[in-house]
This record gives sequence, structure tokens and C-alpha cells, in this order.
Amino acid sequence: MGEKTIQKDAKIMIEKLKKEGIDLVWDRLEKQEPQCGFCALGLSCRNCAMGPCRINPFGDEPQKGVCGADADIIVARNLARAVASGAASHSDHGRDLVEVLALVGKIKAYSVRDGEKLKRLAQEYGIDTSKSVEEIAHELAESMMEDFGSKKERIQMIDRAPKRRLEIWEKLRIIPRGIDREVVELMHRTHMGVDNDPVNILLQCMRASLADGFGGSMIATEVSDILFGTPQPKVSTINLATLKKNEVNVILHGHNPIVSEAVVEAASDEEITRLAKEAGADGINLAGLCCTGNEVLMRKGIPMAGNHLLQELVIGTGVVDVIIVDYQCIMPGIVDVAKCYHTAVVTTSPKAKFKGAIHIEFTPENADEKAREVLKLAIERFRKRNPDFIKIPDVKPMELMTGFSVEAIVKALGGTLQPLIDAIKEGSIKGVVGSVGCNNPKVRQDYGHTVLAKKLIENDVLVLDTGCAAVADAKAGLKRMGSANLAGDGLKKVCEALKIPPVLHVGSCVDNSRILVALCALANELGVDISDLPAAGAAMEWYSEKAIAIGTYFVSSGLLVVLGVPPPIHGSQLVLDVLTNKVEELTGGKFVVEPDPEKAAEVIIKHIDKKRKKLGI
Ligand code: SF4
Ligand code: MSK
Repeated sequence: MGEKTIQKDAKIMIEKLKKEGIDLVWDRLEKQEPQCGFCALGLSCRNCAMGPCRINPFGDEPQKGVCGADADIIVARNLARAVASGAASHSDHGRDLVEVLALVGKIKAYSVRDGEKLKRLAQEYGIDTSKSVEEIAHELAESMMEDFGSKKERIQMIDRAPKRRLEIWEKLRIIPRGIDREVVELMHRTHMGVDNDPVNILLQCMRASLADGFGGSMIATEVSDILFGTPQPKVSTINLATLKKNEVNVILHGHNPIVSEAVVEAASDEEITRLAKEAGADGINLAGLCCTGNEVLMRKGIPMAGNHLLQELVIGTGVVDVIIVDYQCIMPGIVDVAKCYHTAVVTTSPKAKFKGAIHIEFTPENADEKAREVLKLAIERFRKRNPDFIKIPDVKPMELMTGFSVEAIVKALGGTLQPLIDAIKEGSIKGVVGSVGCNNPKVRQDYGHTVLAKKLIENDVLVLDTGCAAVADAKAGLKRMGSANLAGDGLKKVCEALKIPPVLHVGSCVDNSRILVALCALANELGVDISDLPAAGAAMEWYSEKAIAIGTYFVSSGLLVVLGVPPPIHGSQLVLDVLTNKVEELTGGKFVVEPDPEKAAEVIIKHIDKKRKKLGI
């Protein structure tokens, strides 16, 4: 295995934990190698008890599963199950927020922070906005719940897409009817003996992914903004040096802001501060990880400790007193690492319990009280720190600018998208790229994200990033005040005028829906389709099924999407050809698999140039 990470803080911690004999994600990957070649190609199936089956990729027998399914069917079905899982994860997260919205006015911990957005959304859903905030919130929650079910012919926010895009989806019959419905139907189709036409399965993958992008994820983003405030630009810090030796450190990890927002509130409680001081600490220090971190960073400016591959390393600093998790992307391995220190891993959702963790269940009704309980536990654990195991990497916390919701971007532009459109037309901004997704121990951590982003901004391409990509770029200094210097002359001029960095943090994984909203608005302003825009997506270090769903809704929306880690589709020439080639004739988008971020940037720039030429700009 080559170098594991490009980040200095991570390197220091890997070295420390190695000396302490702790097994990390990279060690476990090494022990798994060689990983199963059938699975890597998507050629194994265990969908029924006549199997498990596998197809020989070299043309020898077996070429069919016991039921008669060939490579194309098996690969398409496996991909479909990944899309279904990814879309389900984002959407179930969205549903949890809708359930909190329905309780506004009846519970203490949560209220409406962005009343204007509540009204805008209510109008979009055809709700009378002359009523009280609570009544509007309840009615909006009810309508959004219908988006999940099977009562509607189409989900509400799909109509944010440009007219031409909707016509394409209508022709392909992939307009999502209900969020749960499309996910369930996709799972149904992958049962033995249901959909055995690989292309038909892929079309339903697109419909389920759109139910995620314009449904579950978009609902998650919009309702989080309503409940916790729509992000506005602010400055914060990032990397492991955000941990403080003399304070009680609490890490907020996972995806859904419901728990973390309550913890942020409770951390400024007088009783909690007093107890922390009595324990000998200077106070409570909160730091984020992964997308829960992105949520509280965007809205509250809470510093960020790191991304996906930092979750074990952060515990190894010996100063994390509690790591509080909600769900998604939380490695079971953190419980084993935490056992070697004084750190408590606290789970909070009945959906995501971990063997060996402490379970403190949060509900909308008890969130205040439970948030204080977790912080008290952190204070207790602070007393148990072992000074022999403490090491916070000696690096400077990196400054970053965050909080670029679409509303904030429009505000920075002076209230309309016109200055951005003008900049794109005159070429100072060549195009826009959404850089998204995870870390994967198979890729040198943060190398793919940061090399791609640097090369794009050098070539005057504005980067919008989310998730772990956003953390990588920020740690590399691409979101510092003054980072406009790293951009090409055109982009630099725009960023300096607007006082924004050339890489804009638009949020967490569900906030990829903000990228969809921005692109729809741009296309609508220009009177073109999304596929006509000089725009693209990239997920250079993805690992998660959610990233497959995101990539699929980007491609379904007409975007070129570069994947830095090959998806398990290479076992079927047909599926590979559809997703990397033929789909372009249907949606205008396609996948490109390119692990080298320099080459990935070249592919994207070429694509952007082609789109500009076609638009005559
Ligand atoms: Fe094998 Fe077909 Fe069953 Fe899959 S569904 S395990 S290919 S028999
Ligand atoms: S946290 S889905 S590792 S981006 Fe959203 Fe990071 Fe990927 Fe999880």
C-alpha cells in the first residue's frame, strides 16, 4: 500500500496509532486483500437461496446463475440495490426531519428558524400561508409526507427542473411518483424473477435516484434550513488542531443535524459550563466529523475535525471525551479504537445502535435533556483522560469560509444570478463543477479531491463542494480568505470582487440537492436545459452507496460525472456501455471512470469547453 493520506495531521496520527498497536481502516483493508474479483466486477449474486452464484469474467463456465441470470442482469441488479440503499439513506434522513417539522409548536427543543423559507416552501406545495407558523409547518410536513408515499403522480420539487428536462424524464418515464415507492419498486424489481431487462432496471435506478435528489435529499436540506436556519457565509477552522487539550472535546459525527443542533444548544448551558470547569476543563469544545460536521459548520460555524478517514484517528488524539453519532458513515471500528482510550462512543438513534457503544436515545421530545446528559458524560470522561496517550498534531488549524447555501450565493451576487451568468458568458468563469463524496482507503486520502479542485480553479472553473470532498478542499486551504490567488485570472477577479473563495462549501451529502437547485436556476435563467450548461460532477474518492445514488441523479439530470473509484459494473459490457456512453443520448449526462484527478480535470474541462461552444459563449 502506498502513502495513506496527503494530510499532515492524519499522517501524525497514523504513526501514533501504529506505535500503539491499533488496527485502522487501512490495516483492515490490507487484511482483506486480495478482495473478491467477482464482487469487484459486480458478477456475484446472493439474491436467493438457489445461489450464491457468480459469473466467470473470462468467458469460461459458469456464464449463468442457477436461475439463468447472466452477467448483464446480475450487474444491473447489484447496482440497483446500491442505488436503492443510497436513496433510502438520504430519504429516511429527510423523513426524520419532516417528523420534527410536524411537531413544531408542540416540543421545546425545535422551532422554525427560517420563517421566510417555510413560507416559500409552503407556497410551492400550494399551502395557505396566511396561517400561523405552526399551522404552516404542520401542513407542509403533511404534504412532504405524501411525497414519500404512493398517493401522488409526481413528487413536488421535481418541478424545480427546467421544462426541457422534465420532458426528457417524462419521455423516459422516470419522473419519480413517491420517494419510498421508487425505492421499494427498485428492490422489488431486483428480486429473482422480476425485472430481467438490464436497461429497464437502469431506468428505474434513475427514477429512484431522482426521488432522492429532488425528493429525500432536497426535503432534508430544505427542512433543515427551516428548522435550523439557512446557512450564510462565515469563517471557521478545520483539522485535528481544532481539538483543545484543556477543554472537554465532543465530536459530532454522522449526518442528521437533529441531535447535533440540540448538543450545540446545550453546550452553552450555564450548568454544563460550570460542571466542565469543576472538572478542571476550560470549557466544552465541539468539533464535527463527516456530514453532521458539515451541517453544524455551515449553520453554526462549529469547527470541523475531519472527514471519513479521520474518524478513528480523531479518537487516537486521546483528548476526545465523547464521540456522539447519529447515523451513516460511522465505522463500527470506532468502538474498538475508543476502547483503547477513555473515549465514550454514544449512539442516539434507534436505527443505528453499535455493539459496545453507550446508547442514549434522542427523540424530538427529550433532545434538550439528552443533550445535557451526553455532555455530562463527556465531562466525566474528561476526568479519565490518560496523559500518556495524548497527542494533538502540531499543525495550525486551517481557516475556511463556509455557509454557501444557494440563497447565500445569490445574496453574495447582489440578489440575482445575473452576475454569475455574465461571468460565465464572458468566460471569467468557464463553468461550474460539483465535487462531492467520500474518502476511500483505496485512494490516498484527500489526494483525488484536492488535486481535482486545484486544477479546476486554476482553469477558471468554480467548484461547489459537499461532504468529505468539502473537508478535503478546506484542509488544503482552498476555502481560505485569500485563496482566490490559487484560481486562474478570470475566476480570481470574480472571487476578489465578491470576497468569496474559488471553492464554495455548499454543505453535506444531502446538500448536493443545493447543487441541483443552483443548476436548475441557472438553466431556467438561461432558458436552456441542465445538460446544456458548462457544468459537471465528480466523486473522486467515493465509497458509499449514497454516492452511487448521487452520481446517478446527476447523470439523470444531464451532467457528466467523473468517478475516481471504479463502480462494480465492469463485469457487464452492456451496463458499462449504457452508463458511460449510451445514456448520454437519453439524458445528456454520463459517467466517466478516471482515477487520476489530473486526467479527470482534463476530461471535465474538455466537456465544459464543448458545452460553451455549443451555447455559443
Ligand atoms: Fe443465483 Fe439467480 Fe439466485 Fe442470484 S437470483 S443467487 S443468480 S439463482
Ligand atoms: S459523510 S457519504 S463518507 S461524503 Fe456524508 Fe463523507 Fe461520503 Fe459519508
